[in-house]
Amino acid sequence: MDSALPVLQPKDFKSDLKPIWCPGCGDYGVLQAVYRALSAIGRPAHEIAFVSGIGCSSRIPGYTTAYGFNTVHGRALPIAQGIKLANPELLVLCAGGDGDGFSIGGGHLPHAVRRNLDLTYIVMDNQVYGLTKGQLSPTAALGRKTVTSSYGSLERPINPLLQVLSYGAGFVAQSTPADMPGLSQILEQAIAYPGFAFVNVQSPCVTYGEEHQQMKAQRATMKTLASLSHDPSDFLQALGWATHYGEQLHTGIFYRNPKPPPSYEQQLAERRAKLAPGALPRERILEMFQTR
Ligand SMILES: Cc1ncc(C[n+]2csc(CCOP(=O)(O)OP(=O)(O)O)c2C)c(N)n1
Ligand code: SF4
Repeated sequence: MDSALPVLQPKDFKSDLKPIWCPGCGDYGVLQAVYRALSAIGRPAHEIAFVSGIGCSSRIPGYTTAYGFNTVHGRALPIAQGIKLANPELLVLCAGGDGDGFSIGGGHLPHAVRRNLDLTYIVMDNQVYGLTKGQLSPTAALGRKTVTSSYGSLERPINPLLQVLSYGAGFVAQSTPADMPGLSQILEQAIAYPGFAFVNVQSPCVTYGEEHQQMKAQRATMKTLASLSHDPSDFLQALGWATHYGEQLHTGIFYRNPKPPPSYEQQLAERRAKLAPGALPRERILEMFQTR
């Protein structure tokens, strides 16, 4: 970073709005990690757009000083992509819950990944619909009892890590607020990655989550991928570790493409520059579609 620039502190990204999450909710930790990562990145708040869907976790943009857009359930990614396309200079963060991102918004995910705009997507995966009082989410385990599955879920959970890897994301990581230094560093690296970056955060719901999903249990069982000698540039190895989702909490970077391809917005800018000299004026294009 340029030493002439003022150094930003985590507190510079904290808004005046007081979070209303339940005491002990994992999302508090995610918010702190976002503050830390943004201060390390060093972009001022007015150069950042933070987009979310609807859910407890989707409240997060309002607690930061960045420009925030708490959008519609499941539609955070399309809106984040639109913002990035309209103003590629902005640092764009997108966040929400596992319900928001993998259930109602699940159809947008493959397309956002393959389109590859330079943005960071943070999912606070708590295996439940928190805001609407504890219904079954798509990452909930088989047999999980909730208000909508009193005798236990009969549906196998989806595996978001495997999904996003197979769609071709250049950066895929997982962390938890039970490891604050690790989570902050992962978010920082995801933001710094030049392309679509996905971070699945196992963020416990203290109100509707189960005992084994809480931070104390996570701390006792989690394993860093680094301690397992995982090479984040090895895609096949990343797929292998990702298959353990739901059985073993692995934290760290599963995959980081060592040769990031150009982002969508970069390619668009190049195409525009190439076509500009011979481009048709907009009025002429409209005329071509008018009936004679
Ligand atoms: C179109 C639409 N359908 C349903 C809802 C109701 N709704 C709001 S949040 C939510 C799920 C929240 O769960 P998740 O996205 O996992 O976030 P969490 O609250 O757990 O952080 C639902 C079903 C809605 N607001 N809009
Ligand atoms: S209901 Fe769960 S996810 Fe929502 S604020 Fe409370 S602890 Fe957090």
